[in-house]
Order: sequence, then C-alpha cells, then structure tokens
Amino acid sequence: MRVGLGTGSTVSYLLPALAERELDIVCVVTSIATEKAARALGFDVRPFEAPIDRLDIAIDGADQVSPAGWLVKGGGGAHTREKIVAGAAERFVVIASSDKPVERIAAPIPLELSAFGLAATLRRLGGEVRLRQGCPLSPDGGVIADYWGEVGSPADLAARFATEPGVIDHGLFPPEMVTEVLLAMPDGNVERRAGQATPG
Ligand code: A5P
Repeated sequence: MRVGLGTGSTVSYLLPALAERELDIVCVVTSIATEKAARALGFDVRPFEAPIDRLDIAIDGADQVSPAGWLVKGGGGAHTREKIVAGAAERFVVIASSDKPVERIAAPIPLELSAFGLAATLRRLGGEVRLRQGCPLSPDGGVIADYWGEVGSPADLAARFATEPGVIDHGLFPPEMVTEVLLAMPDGNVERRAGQATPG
C-alpha cells in the first residue's frame, strides 16, 4: 500500500505501532519531523512525486473536529502538505483524542502564506490574521500564520481564504475529504465517526 503519514503527537504514537506490524508499505510524509521519525523506524519513505500520484490511505491527527465533520489542522504548521496528502488518498483516516471534538469550529485557523508579497497579503487579510511567532517556514517556504477572527460557517471562511491572493492554503478540512474519524475516549474505547468522503 501507499500510505500518507500526517504530522503531530498523535502520528508520533502511530508510527511505532505501524512499524511493529512489519507491513509492506511505501510512505509519503507531510513534514520533516515525520520523515525523520519514519525513516528511523525503517519505513520506506519516498518523495511525493511521480510515479506516486495517488495513495491508498492517509492517516493524520486533528486540532478540532466539528459535529458536521469539519476539521481544523495545522497546529504544527503542516496543513498544506497534510491537505495535499489527504486529498490524494483513497481513504483519509483521522485519529484524535477526546479533547478534539468541539461544538463549533473556532479560531485559531492556521494559514500558510506566500513569502512573496507577505506584507500586502497581511494588509488585505486585516488584523485578524497574525504571523505565528517562532514558527519556522514550511518545507515549501511558506509563512505560517493564524486567523483569529470569528469563524461562523467553516465553508464560507474556507471559500474566502481560497480566493485570497497570497494564501497558499488554510487549516479547514471539509467533511467530504474525511473517510473516518477515530476518537480515543478516556475509558480506552474508540468512537468511530464516519466522514463524508466517497471512495474513488
Ligand atoms: C500538524 O500541522 C497538525 O495538523 C496536526 O496533525 C494536528 O495539529 C494534530 O496534532 P496532535 O496530534 O499533536 O494533536
């Protein structure tokens, strides 16, 4: 299988558990941290380029999970690559602890901005978008910021970001991208929430 590996503390638990199974898999990764950890465990990590143009599964964590199935990702600043990997996967499975479900999606919403014209992009976006202090550039040279304003409808906010020049991508992941969310409950049980992704 071709497997996309996400980023974050949840994925850092997933990797050794996957490695124990000694599976015959090829991996693409969403961050340098995940790449280092995956290689150290012996995974076959490949660049996400031709001939790899689709993945069988991507597995990742999330910062927020709404009742409708929207996710917020990018607490680690890796959301652009995470979205590309999730979008390329036949199945996108999210693993999250019981503190991640929320009643309503709320700020901060991570953004990746182009370094080119950054001041102009920030001026257009207004004071609700602030650079994330101390956060390194993404592996693709993007600048990580967060939107701190009202979210309201995640779909409307996602549509707004999609039309803003200089916004490379944002951390709102629609339910249509998600196959399943596995929520780890405090009692050790796993609650499974179906996403709205359709195979293929
Ligand atoms: C990385 O940019 C994020 O999207 C993470 O996947 C998300 O923040 C979940 O991280 P944790 O597993 O550390 O909570």
